[in-house]
Amino acid sequence: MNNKYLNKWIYSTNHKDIGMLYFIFGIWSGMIGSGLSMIIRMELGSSSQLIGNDQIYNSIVTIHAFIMIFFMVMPIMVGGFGNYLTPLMMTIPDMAFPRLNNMSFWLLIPALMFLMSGMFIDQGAGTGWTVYPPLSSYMGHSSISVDLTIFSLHMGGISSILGSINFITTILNMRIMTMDKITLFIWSILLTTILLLLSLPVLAGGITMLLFDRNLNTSFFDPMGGGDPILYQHLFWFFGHPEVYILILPGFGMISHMIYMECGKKSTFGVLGMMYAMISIGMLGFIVWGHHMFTVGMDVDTRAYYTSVTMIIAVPTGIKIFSWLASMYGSKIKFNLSIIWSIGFIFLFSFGGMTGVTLSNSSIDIMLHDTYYVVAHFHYVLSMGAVFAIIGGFIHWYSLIMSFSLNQKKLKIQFYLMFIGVNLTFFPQHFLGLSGMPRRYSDFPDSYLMWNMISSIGSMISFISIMLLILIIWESLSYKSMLLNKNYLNSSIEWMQNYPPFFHSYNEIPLLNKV
Ligand code: HAS
Ligand code: CU
Repeated sequence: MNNKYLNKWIYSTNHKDIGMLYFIFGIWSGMIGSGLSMIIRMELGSSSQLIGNDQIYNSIVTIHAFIMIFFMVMPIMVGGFGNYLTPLMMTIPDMAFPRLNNMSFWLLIPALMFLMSGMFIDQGAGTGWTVYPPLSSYMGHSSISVDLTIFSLHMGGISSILGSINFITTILNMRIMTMDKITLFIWSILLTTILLLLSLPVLAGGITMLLFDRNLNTSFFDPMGGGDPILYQHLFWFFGHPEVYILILPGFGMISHMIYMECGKKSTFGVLGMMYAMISIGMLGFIVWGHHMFTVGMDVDTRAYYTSVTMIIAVPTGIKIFSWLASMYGSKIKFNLSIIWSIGFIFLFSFGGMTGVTLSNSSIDIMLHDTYYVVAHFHYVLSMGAVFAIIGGFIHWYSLIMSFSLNQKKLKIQFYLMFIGVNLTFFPQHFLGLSGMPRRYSDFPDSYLMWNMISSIGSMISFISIMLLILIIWESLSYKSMLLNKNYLNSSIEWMQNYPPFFHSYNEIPLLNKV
């Protein structure tokens, strides 16, 4: 290969090129993850069996979750948007450790390969993304699929920790303004990476202990040797709960920018309050993990504690929701794409948050735990929270990144298709959960058939919508003559460039004009 391309892509140290690599990687993984989700919905969409093997069904569910969380949402939000926008919004030339940045990205490729190869060995790892022992121990899964999955998580974890060190250093040390002047997106990335840095080592510890139990005869999680499987759950969820906020915080940051820019305001309503709200969500996120374990046999005081402290998170989250609404208040809203995705985000994320508050009641959760109600809850906050923020942000910043524009009319059709599709898919799952349908089974009694069929039809619609989005992106890249929309509000001087300027091509660092 031409050396120029090797330097630009393989050995890249430029934040924009690495951001672009993350975008491509995330979109690629997103297609794999969506493909897997369509297999799940095809299996559940009729009363007959499609795969005919529950272990393989569970392996598909597991790898769907892993790919969507670790290889789609996180790389796009932190790796893609974080890398691309952080140096621009801070008006600095690049990240603090450009070579470390390169390493963070390239560690993800073998991580994905390990995960995928685990799926093809002896019916795969059907453990769920939580990898609970004893199902994930040697007795439950004797092939190396689970070991490969664990190794993949180790590599992905190293990648995220290195990336986090890079972001935290960049934001704290390279800033030219005080922390209260730093944009909300940068705050969200800072908090996300702090959460990653503090929670990932705990996951790494837990899965390493599991690896030792499986291969080196230890018995951390085996009562026969004096261990306790509940210990694993504590280690996992001490990571797992902060992880769900890792998945949404950068989305919060993006939505804040999209709303104030499109509503013609100077900044988001209550910027300082937004910062404190994100800090509170980040801190509270570390002390609520027990709400995933209400059914393990907790005493009533512990249950009361986890219920109360989980509910408190609704307060800072509410501050964010109402501040976004206040940012829109009083402006003549143009219903362009950034705004419709943002409003869609606010509405559907709030709905998902409310089902979360419902689940936080321990006595209710004992009934609903491991049912489709939980599946509906987390898809509302993820597929309609995180993914709406990603697609909205992608459309919003597309012209800045690519210097081309997308067909706005087709994008509107795509939004409404997606909106109908995801709601049709996940709203009925609340009913299934409330009437007791459990997660992680490939078959169900016939009484659950109707809502499952409707859900599968909905998934088909969102799949078509995603295909349409890919086509729109392809169209924009093939008709290079499409010009930038001049009326677009913007926060970066780069909009006036012919092309994103080359690395270090300025004598003086350009200043932001609207932050
Ligand atoms: Fe969650 C399970 C509770 C937010 C993701 N969550 C999951 C799982 C995932 C996930 C992936 O307490 C499944 C994990 C697995 O595989 O087992 N979640 C909450 C609560 C919040 C919350 C209280 N979750 C998220 C976000 C996620 C996410 C964000 C990713 C992006 N979640 C739970 C619980 C479980 C759970 C239980 C375990 C269930 C089980 O049995 O397994 C909060 O952060 C949500 C706050 C947001 C709002 C909306 C805006 C706020 C406004 C203010 C007014 C609202 C009030 C509430 C006063 C609340 C507008 C009124 C309440 C009413 C019900 C009307
Ligand atoms: Cu949680």
